Amino acid sequence: MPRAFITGVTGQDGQHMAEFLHSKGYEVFGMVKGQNNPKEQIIREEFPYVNIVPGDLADLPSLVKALEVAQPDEVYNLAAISFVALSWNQAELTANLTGTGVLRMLEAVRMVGGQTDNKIRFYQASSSEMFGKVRQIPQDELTPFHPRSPYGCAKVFGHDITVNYRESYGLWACSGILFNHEGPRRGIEFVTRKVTNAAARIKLGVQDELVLGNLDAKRDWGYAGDYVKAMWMMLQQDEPDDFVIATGETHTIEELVELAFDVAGVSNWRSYVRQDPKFFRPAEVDLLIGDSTKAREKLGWVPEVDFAGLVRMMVENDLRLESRKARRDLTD
Ligand code: GDR
Repeated sequence: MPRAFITGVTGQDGQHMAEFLHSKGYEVFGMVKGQNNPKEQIIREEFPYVNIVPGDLADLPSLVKALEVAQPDEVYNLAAISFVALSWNQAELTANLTGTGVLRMLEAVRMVGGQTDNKIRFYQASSSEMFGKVRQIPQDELTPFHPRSPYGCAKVFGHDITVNYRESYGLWACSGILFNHEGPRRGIEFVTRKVTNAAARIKLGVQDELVLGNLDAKRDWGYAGDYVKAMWMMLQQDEPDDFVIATGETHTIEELVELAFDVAGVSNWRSYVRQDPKFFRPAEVDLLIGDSTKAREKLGWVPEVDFAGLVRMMVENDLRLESRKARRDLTD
């Protein structure tokens, strides 16, 4: 039975990854940080096959211990401060976890895997935020980076140090440059879920306004379930390499809102939406659109859910959750 170790198992991608690897017959280990972490309960209840291991990306000895327990064949480093907007407020913490945390993880892999005959395969979650103020349209593996946030800067370090450890020590390390990927498990702070949840709540009459920032930014949105499969496919290659994972389609936030309200059955979306400067970012990433030709050709990866399918899946999920909540409130 192959063994996999996931950092960030409590997040959207970690949950999808745990589910996917379990379905492939892996023994799954998931790192959970902190004392009394409320998200640990979700993993215990919904993913009972995950072996929970304590550890923190800020603490190298804890990573070494966690890997000694898990003895993994594959490591997926999905943990990070992942909310770009927060990274301006907590820039140092973001650098420490999203950036230097990758270095610690790589060191732990070297120490536990052994430096000469290291069999551990390592996946780093790199991000399209590294392209930032884009130098090329669409963006591929050779597009230069120009990050626009402390988060993007930290991800560039994580990406570069992964490549460097592969080149310096022959570590079996891949980096996946993933464009935005969403789904029903997305946190409410991210724009897709904020919009689909609001559309559902407005439809049900329990919310009357949606307050957003920049409606003009363009993103290449895919489905998280499709994207974790790409991560796994990267680690099944003969040689480690880096890949862009994207749909190749881009849409504005405005198009997202329009479609989500349409799916929810709410007409005249503009009358519900207000813009507030507090949701604008000090430096914005205006346009992301990825070219995943390399992944399609070398890995045989193709996204199965398109933008319209993704928005529908998320709105329908939110309608279900919110109507259940509304019914509960009525009976309380
Ligand atoms: P992003 O995702 O920063 O692209 O990073 P997010 O959904 O937060 O923002 C996308 C775009 O929407 C605009 N926007 C708003 N965003 C939020 N969160 N809330 C709002 O009210 C709002 N109004 C407009 C933003 O300005 C931005 O342009 C995501 C994260 O998952 C990263 O961790 C990951 O690396 C990248 O995707 C790929």
